[in-house]
Amino acid sequence: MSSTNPKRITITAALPYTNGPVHIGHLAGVYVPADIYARYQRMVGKDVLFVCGSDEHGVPITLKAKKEGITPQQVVDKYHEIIKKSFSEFGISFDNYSRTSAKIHHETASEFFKKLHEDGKFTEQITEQLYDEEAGQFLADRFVVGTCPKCGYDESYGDQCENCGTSHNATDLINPKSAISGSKPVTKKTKHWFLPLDQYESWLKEWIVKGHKKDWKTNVYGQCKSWIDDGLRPRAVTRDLDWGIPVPAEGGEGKVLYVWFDAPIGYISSTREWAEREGKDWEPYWKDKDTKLLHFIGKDNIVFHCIIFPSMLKAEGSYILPDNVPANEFLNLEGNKISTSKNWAVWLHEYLQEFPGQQDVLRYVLTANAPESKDNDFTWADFQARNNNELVAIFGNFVNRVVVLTNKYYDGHVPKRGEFTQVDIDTLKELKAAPDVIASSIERYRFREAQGKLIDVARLGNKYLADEEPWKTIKTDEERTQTIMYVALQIASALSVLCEPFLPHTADRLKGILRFALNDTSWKDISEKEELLPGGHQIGPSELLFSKIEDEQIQEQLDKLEASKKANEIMNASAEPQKETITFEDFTKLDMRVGTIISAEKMPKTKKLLVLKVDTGIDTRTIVSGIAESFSAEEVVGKRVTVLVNLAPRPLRGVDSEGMILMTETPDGKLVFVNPDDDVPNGASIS
Ligand code: B3M
Ligand code: ZN
Repeated sequence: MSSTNPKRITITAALPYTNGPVHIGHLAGVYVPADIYARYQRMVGKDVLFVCGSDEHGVPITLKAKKEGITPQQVVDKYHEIIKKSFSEFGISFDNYSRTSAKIHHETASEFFKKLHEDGKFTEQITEQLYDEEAGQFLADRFVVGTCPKCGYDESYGDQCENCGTSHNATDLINPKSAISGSKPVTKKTKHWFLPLDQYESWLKEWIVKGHKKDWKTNVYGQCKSWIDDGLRPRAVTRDLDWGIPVPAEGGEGKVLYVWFDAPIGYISSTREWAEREGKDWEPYWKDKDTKLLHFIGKDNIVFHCIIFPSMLKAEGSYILPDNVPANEFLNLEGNKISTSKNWAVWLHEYLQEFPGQQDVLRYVLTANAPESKDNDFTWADFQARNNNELVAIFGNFVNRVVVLTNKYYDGHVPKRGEFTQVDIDTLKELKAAPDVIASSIERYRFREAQGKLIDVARLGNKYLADEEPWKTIKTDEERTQTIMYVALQIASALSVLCEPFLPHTADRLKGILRFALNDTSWKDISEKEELLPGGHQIGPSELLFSKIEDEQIQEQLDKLEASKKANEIMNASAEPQKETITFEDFTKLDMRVGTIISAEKMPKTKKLLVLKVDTGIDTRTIVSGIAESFSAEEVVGKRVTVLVNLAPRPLRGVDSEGMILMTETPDGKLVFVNPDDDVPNGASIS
């Protein structure tokens, strides 16, 4: 384990489940920080391998397939493509993006299982498992929900509680219920292979609690310690399911590997796939002691990456263990938990379409607001403000001024500098210190702090220009102006390098504008090189790096969320209980007809009442209706309606109302007409 100066770094990012596309919560929690880290380490010359892939097994996929009436393979094919494409457009710089349905993964995971099996690392047990008699299948993992035995949350899954993060066995749930049929499961005997985590408890204690893991984030370390202190129990690594990797052992027919057994091995398979393609050896990236292994994940995955997978690696014997597991907390959206099923999310593939060319704005906002030590909230107002006030007003503005003035004063040539003043010397000194300042935050997984220091460099540039005022000195002091612009150009070019881990698309564009050859300058050169852009160097014309985001664009996004909320309310609205039973005779007493509203006016001095004239097909009559809070008089004229015509007339504010218009209500309380198909004539009776 070499955390200080390893020979190579293997970075893994949690494999997204392919039961839906990727959203901003995934990005902020896992992929953006992992990408910043990987890009930075490459820029300082480290041998980096950054792997990921689609997690295509497990119950969430099967559930999605059942819901959509398609096969699990169709589900994973669809989302794998969407996810892979959106990651690449977004600029997540994986060296390899694989998938767990790939042949190489099936082989790798099977071999891993077989090795542990042959070495006697599993225990085999016939146990009682939950079984859904209606659906005729065992209920593993997310096929069952019930009350968490640890925290009492009543929607815990069979394998894990999303509320307290504990991982448990499905049979531990209190009041379990099948997620397939809703029925109460019975138990049925079946054989499974278990990883006896209890046997790894003291080793884990040594490694995490007593070991050097105190430099792990407090949330990660704290969770691990509490699980270990609670005592660990054997965990089944196989399941009675038909979607997954078949159990490669005698008696394994009809059973598959538990998704959380095969998924982390997916990191290894992805490495092997990469190595085969690149003609490299995969093993040092997983087995050499001089490799630093890092898992970037969200907090709900901590137990699997800090307890279970390390125990698997330890049991296998030839692997290294993670040096760190920098897990993030959750990102909420506009005050509510992000939810795939409720469509309460900002989906990456949609963002890329709706904000073309603005990948870096989202990257920036997600890092500025990253849930590093506590849950955080993404709001569209904050997105707009950070773009307009920080990217446009600070970063973009500085670069633009430098490029515009260089073109204006010197036809785009970097001027030769004269004597430096103390301000120049101090400014350049601060600039040269920036790479180390930013690096120190990145090395400690504090990405929002690191990005803040990057923006400080742009601030430094803005302040320098504002104080030195080249637009004034140009009239009085040619040489001084040249020196100012020379210094400002050094800052702009340093920015193009320093922003790359955070804003890779911007880095490319800025290097293009400055005609700064790509990869010409590494991270360290900013501190070490005398100058980045020499006098005489020709830069290109100015081009805006960022543009203002207008209120309308933000409103569109808010409207979209509002529509999801409405759709959910409609889906989840609970119906009123049924009224007392009536006889058929009772029903036939009601005379309901199709009609048309032919005129309407507001009843004076009331809020709710409209006086309507309705053509009922029998006659034209007056009906007073309490709908004025939902409709204006003008908009109801011409509406087709259903009328209860034989309701005894009753006076309302002095007007006789001769019937009733049938209405219903949306979940947010708006009244709507129960209106018949247009083809039906007035007077048609309803029965
Ligand atoms: N697919 C869980 C998740 O997306 C899971 C991560 C696997 S990492 C090996 O939250
Ligand atoms: Zn719980």
